[in-house]
Amino acid sequence: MKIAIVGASGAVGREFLRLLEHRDFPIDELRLFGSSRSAGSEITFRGKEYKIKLLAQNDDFKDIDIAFVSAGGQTALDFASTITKHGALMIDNSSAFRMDPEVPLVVPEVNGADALHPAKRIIANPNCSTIQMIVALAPIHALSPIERVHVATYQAASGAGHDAMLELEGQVRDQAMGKPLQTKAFGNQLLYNLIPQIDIFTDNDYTKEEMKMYNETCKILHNDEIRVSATCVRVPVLRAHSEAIWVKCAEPLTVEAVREAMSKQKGLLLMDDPAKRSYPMPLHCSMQEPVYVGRLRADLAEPGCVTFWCVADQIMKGAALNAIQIAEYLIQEGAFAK
Ligand code: 11C
Repeated sequence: MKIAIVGASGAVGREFLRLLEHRDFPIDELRLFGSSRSAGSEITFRGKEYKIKLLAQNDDFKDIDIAFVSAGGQTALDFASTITKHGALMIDNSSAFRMDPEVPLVVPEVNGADALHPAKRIIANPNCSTIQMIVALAPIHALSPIERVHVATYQAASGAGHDAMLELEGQVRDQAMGKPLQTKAFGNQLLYNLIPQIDIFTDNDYTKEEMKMYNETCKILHNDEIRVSATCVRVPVLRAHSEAIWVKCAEPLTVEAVREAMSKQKGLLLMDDPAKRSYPMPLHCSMQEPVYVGRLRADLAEPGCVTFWCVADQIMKGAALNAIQIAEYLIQEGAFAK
């Protein structure tokens, strides 16, 4: 496969390279692209040095099979036609194309088949907090159609990129040394704090991040009747997002049936033995592939509903890993057979 990575020096770009190497992804040729800030710098991949090229409106994507793109929504919009015009498949990590009816929005364990015929040669990777919730909701939706979801997220600094992770680490150091803390990435101090805003506010007083969880869930599960009420919160954790999720389905749920269905869900690992303090925590789920679920229990306030805790590495399953799994699914389905 001839692979391009756009945004190669960012948190997700670096993760693409680490995972492609680790998973032994079939690569004959690799081209790396970035902004003027990173262009010219070198990255080692499988023992070879690669120079990051400046992303430009030219024919650099000729012969590329798959372009993994993580460069923000505006860059995705500005360069989609440059990337796809010679037939490359663009797997985009931004929100730019997610709600486009002609662009599949894919979590491969759940709706992989949607990726098979991308009309515009673009496939969208969902928002990180949506991806992990969908892996946990899909087995429940298969038991009985989901009607309502309430979710509170506890999102790591990594969701805001590499510089935001550095800022949190810097806040730890500066606090210890009694220095003033930098607060560029989140507009507020994150260390020793929680920030109940991710992305900007929309007209209905929910944030864009919260509305992504609503709209993307409906699109991926092919059901516009699902109602999702989210409160998204930034927490001083480095790279795994956590979520407290409450679910109501058309038919009453039992914990036993949900546990059984979740235990068969690909990509999901139950870690649920609270008596032994065994439940997923972001510290332990960082750098791990699965979506972890624990604290599964019957809801006390509304009989027939369940509630649980869900954790996944935001840069892996929430971004780079999901995109690579989409590519692996398509390769397995023969989408690139020559
Ligand atoms: C965060 N979920 O944690 C956001 C980052 O739509 O891809 C991902 C934004 C997106 O800050």
